[in-house]
Parts: sequence; structure tokens; C-alpha cells
Amino acid sequence: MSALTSEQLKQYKEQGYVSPIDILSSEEVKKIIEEIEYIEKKWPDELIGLGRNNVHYISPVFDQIVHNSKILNVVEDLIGEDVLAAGTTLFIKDPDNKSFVSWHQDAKYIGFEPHNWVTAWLAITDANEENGCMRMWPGTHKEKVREHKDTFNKNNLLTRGQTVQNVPMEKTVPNILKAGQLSLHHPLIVHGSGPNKTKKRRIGFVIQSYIGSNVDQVIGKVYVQQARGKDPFKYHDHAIRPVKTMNKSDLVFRNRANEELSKIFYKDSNKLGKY
Ligand SMILES: O=C(O)CCC(=O)C(=O)O
Repeated sequence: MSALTSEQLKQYKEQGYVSPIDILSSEEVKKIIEEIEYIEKKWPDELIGLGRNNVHYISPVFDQIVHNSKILNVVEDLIGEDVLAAGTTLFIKDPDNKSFVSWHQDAKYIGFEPHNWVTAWLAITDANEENGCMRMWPGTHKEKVREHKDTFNKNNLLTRGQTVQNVPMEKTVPNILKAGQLSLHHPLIVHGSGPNKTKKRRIGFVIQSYIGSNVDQVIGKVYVQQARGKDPFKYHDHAIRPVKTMNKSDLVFRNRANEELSKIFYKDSNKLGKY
């Protein structure tokens, strides 16, 4: 039996995303915010810039999200039973901040082929129109990869500021989530998000992405964790799971994984961004 309802499966198939899906309790969310604040206080440089990536390799709290069975039950419905976790990103928008995410498709620079993968966006705080929730352009996942313009805009939270131009706002919809809720989106859906105009942080923890065992990395190298099932294709090296926050050897590994990720995102670019 599938974890997603037939309505939810239909939403994903027709619109290219499905949300909201209840995952975490407020107590669980509180623990995650405490972990972020603990790391930021003790190691202020570790969650910024390139460090926003792959925090699940250095924090058991984030590792447990990646391996959360409620998340994996719904992911399995979309990509099958052999699920690998191939990376994570913390998207934090501080209060009254100009940071935004331009319209883009995840498939553009990420290098995962074929597209048997899904991006899981978990709200750690509420995400709404005031604080810059994602906006989706439903149905665009049915088309191919579009041309993106690399803008390198300093307030853009995407690596190259890659942008799909001329998106009709009236065709896009806000992806409003309560803290603890999840949204799953297709590699090809066009989406983005605006600035946080409120006095509180907006935090999303994104598993980018859950991939089927049959998905290769065609641009560079990626490490994975077995999230569910088996890995019959064996395309990638497997990473170990952290048992303690900021263990030295985990940090060395996380930094190596982030360097490899950076090579993927900036392949053939003569410029590097902040992330
Ligand atoms: O967190 C955001 O505002 C956007 C994140 C995003 O584009 C993604 O997860 O694919």
C-alpha cells in the first residue's frame, strides 16, 4: 500500500510536486532548531557558504531526518524501493533579508540521470508568502530542461544565480508549509522563492536529492547513503552516518563531499559563487 494517497500521487503526476505532507511534531522541529543554533554558536563558519551543504554528514539530528521513515515512505512511492540519499542543503533566510531563489529547475546543473529522483523540502519553520516560501509553476515538469541564464546575483541563494526567464507569475502558486511539513518536487518543475520580509528566520532543510539506485552522476562525483532498500547499480561510494555532532573525521569527509559538489555545480563556469 502506498503512503501517498491517490490524490497526492495525482498532484505529483499532474503538477510536478506534492505538499503539504505532515512529517515532524513540534517537539522534533524544536530539537532541529536547537541543533542549528548550537552549531552556529560553537562553529560559526560551518553552516554558511559551501557549509550549508551536507550538514547530515556532521550532525546526527540531520542524519535522522534524512533517514526518517515517514519521509522515506512517501519518497518510495515516487522513485521505487531502492532509495539513496545523495546530499542535503540548508536554505536559511534571515529576517528582513533580500535573499531569494530565482526560477529554476533542479535538473539543470545537478547531473543526476535519469530523472528517477525527487527533491524533499522540509519546513523547519513555517514557510509562507511573507517569509519567502517556494513558488511552483505546476505542470512544467512535463517539459524538458529549459535554458537558464547564469546571473550570479549577490542575493540569489542558487550557486550561479541560474534563472529561467519570463516566468508568468500568474501561473505560479505558493507552496505554503507549516513547520514539520514536507514538500516533494520533480527534477524538472520550475520553481523559486522570494525574500523573507518578516522578523523571523525562514528555514528549509532540503534533501537534494533522494535518488533511485539506477541514477548516475554524469557531471562529477557524489557520495550517497543507503536510505532504503538496496543499491544494485553501485554507481556511487557510500558515506558513513555520524554518531556525534561535528566529529572531526566526519567534518573532513563532509568538506570533501562539498568540494566535489562544488565541482558539479560550477562545471564549465568561469566564475564561482558563494555556495
Ligand atoms: O528554499 C528555497 O527557497 C528554495 C529551495 C529550492 O529551490 C529547492 O529546494 O529546490
